Amino acid sequence: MFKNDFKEKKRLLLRKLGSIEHEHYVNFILPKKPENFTFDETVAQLTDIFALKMNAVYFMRLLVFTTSVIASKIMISKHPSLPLVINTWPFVEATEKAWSVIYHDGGSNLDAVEKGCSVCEIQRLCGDSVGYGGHPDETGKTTLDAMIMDGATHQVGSVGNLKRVKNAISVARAVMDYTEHTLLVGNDATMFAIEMGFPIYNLETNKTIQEFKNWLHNKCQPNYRKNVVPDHTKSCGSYKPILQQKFGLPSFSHQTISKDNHDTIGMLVIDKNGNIAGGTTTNGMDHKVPGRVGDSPIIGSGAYVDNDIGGAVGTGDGDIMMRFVPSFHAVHLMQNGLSPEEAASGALKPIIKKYPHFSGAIVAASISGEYGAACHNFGGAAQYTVRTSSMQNATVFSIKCSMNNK
Ligand code: SD4
Repeated sequence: MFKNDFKEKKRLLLRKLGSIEHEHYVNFILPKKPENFTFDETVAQLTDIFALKMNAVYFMRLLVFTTSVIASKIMISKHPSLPLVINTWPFVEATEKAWSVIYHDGGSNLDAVEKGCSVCEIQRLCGDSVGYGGHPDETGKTTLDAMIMDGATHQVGSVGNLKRVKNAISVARAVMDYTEHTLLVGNDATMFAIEMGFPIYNLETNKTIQEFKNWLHNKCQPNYRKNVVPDHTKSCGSYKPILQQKFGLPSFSHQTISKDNHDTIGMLVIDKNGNIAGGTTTNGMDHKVPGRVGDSPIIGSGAYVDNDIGGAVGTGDGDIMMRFVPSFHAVHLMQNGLSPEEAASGALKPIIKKYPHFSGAIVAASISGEYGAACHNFGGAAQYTVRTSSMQNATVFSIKCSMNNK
């Protein structure tokens, strides 16, 4: 914990110090005593001198000095902003639940992720994209994807295309806790859930059934088929492949993420000792092809955490995003010294290059509690929610998304 915090702060300073080479500023800063500085002030002052120059001897002295400032700061407060709960979208109830588990109830970071995400699944407080009663597939059934990951042990439990069980993230936790496997899918995942004592329900509500009827009435539009007969843009199936067709470049134009279609929860929780856990839960895409599993239960795509670095979670067009394992990518970029916001943005770049029309966001946090996010499309904006020990309540942050037409 101490080591991680120290390493992270040192990394931050080194990043900011990168091009400092100026004697004048060093002379200005050195006479002051370490105890007169706070970490933030030091960083702010160092940031001001990016453009200045100094020789190598002074650079080393400055490094020793700033290191002592960090050390004195750490002795006062090891993790000033931990614990941390951060999740996609303005799902304040989920954030608060996770916070109360980790901060008030003495639960673990995994308990906090599980119980926080369960608020969306069971109480249905996070819109139609999470849990039962939303987004029927082509046959009118709602199915669930979820995962949970432990940054200390690298253990993961995951379920895809889970049917007739509401508690998807808890079943994912059971996969982690009671099997040597990582991912279970479909009816067999349901059988496992029953064996573990989870109750069985219909996941469809009157609203789901009505939505499905409307879709059928609208000739099954929109849908996720391509290169089939009859023409999927005009008719329902069953479909057959078009043979001997020369397929062009990858496309993603049929059905894009809309306001009602984009609210998967991805959550990261870091406890006060610097242990991170992450999780996701979703019912995936509206009118998906039966059997479809999205990015949310796929390790490195929907979420990825590592106690030595931090974590990231994703939301958006999962069929596209999972091809780039963006959560893993963001964590890897943080390991290389990027801030969480820079890492989130960096992980979206290769996706944007190949699929400029996709919508997606990555939310990331370093192990010391620095956090940030980046998004693409989503109509220009996305939100994420945070709670730390320095906040009175969960706080929603809005971010501007890059757009394919700008
Ligand atoms: C999926 N990524 O199943 C999910 C959907 C989503 O915000 O995130 N919506 O593709």
